[in-house]
Amino acid sequence: MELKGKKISVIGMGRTGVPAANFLAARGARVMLTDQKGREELLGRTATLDPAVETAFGNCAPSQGSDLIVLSPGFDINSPLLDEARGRGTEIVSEIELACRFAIAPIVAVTGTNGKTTTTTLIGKILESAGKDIRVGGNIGIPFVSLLENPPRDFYVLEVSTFQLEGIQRFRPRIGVLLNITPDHLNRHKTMAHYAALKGRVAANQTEDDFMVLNQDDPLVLEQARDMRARKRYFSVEKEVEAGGFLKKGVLTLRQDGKERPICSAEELKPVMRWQLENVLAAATAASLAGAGPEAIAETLKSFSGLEHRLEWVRTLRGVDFVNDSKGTNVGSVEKSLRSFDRPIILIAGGQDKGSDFSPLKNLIKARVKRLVLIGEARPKFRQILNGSTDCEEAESLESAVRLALEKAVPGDIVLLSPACASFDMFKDYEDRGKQFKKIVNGL
Ligand code: UMA
Repeated sequence: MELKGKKISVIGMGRTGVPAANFLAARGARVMLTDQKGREELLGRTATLDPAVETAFGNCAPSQGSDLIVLSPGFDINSPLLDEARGRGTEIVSEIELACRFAIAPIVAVTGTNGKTTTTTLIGKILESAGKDIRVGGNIGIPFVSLLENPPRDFYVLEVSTFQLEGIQRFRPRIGVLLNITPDHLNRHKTMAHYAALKGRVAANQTEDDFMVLNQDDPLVLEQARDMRARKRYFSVEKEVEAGGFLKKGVLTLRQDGKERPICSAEELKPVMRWQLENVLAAATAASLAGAGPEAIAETLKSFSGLEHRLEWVRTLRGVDFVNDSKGTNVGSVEKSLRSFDRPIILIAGGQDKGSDFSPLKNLIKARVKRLVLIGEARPKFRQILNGSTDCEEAESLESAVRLALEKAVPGDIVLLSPACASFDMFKDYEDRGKQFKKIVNGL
């Protein structure tokens, strides 16, 4: 792809936009980087910009007459701000699409509503322990474009979101992983059918030379899989699969070309990973397709103790376990978390609503949650859906929610922060929410 002399607009001055603009400018493009925020707010970000990049603040519309527009994930590809450019036939792509055109190593791409970061991290760790030269990035926090300067010999391992898949044209993973599909980001994608189809786009450009690793237990994943051209491998926590990863009498097992290889027993995993067997099986299957042997897979799985803010054990106080699942920002994720424990749960939930339908949580909360403490803007909506079916309190701050939860808890209970909502009404982001939770709990 020739960039020299091209007029390119990059929208969004965040973690993605700044390195994308620098990448393009370094290759001779005339780059305009725009953001809806004001100059003052973005001072820290612009400090690392190539001086050749022009900037515009307070309005993120692309500059007129652009040859190419590159979008940050947070910018909606259906925005009317792109209508004029679209009308002129200007190419509009996401950053992962731009980056894939310059990538020389094959890609492992992980998507799905929940578990992407854990699975991506695990695949990376397994491949490293198998001696592969890899780079890990994408939605996990390091944009793909930033990984291009120092390419890996073997694989890019990327977490990809629907926000990024919206703007792909040729992005083609050698190995794709689709973990699960449950409602999320519907305020942007509008319908579940559209959201599911965007997840399926991870495989849109694959051929029979590529692989897709698919969740055999998720009907929406299987529906997307129907038209995929890649060779299909499956994982399941419920039953054996023809080719892929599953549990056989409690042992994680991989089956490929009719041969079975036991990896390790589920009991040998750290407790937090025993709660996330889907991710473990998906990672083992994908890593094995990428060339990792059973020893490297077993060794990594047994030592991996999970990620911060995902079912993260914080402390036991007076026999009560406190668990930080601040990354539980959607209904499907909280469903999974609630099913992970067979002990009474005091759930702290709520925050900023993302247009979610909380009703699938009603019966599960009734069955597994002994007390619910609600925080944030979504409180009235949550309360209305539960309709008196569960004992429920409201708290004005996370600190009072934690104190209330402790008051109600008896030894053996779990106090779980798993909000089913975004965090922006009360916190900087979900990480800030999780860190504050841990600070409060550790200060009790
Ligand atoms: N902006 C505009 N106009 C808009 C929207 C945003 O000007 O309409 C500007 C904002 O003012 C801001 C900048 O764009 O200055 C931010 O861009 P961004 O929201 O795309 O965020 P980045 O910092 O570039 O981070 C993005 C991902 N963010 C989102 O998808 C919202 C990060 O995923 C990702 O780690 C990073 O790229 C590197 O690839 C975060 C996320 O929340 C973790 N992802 C969602 C999720 O996991 O559920 C999809």
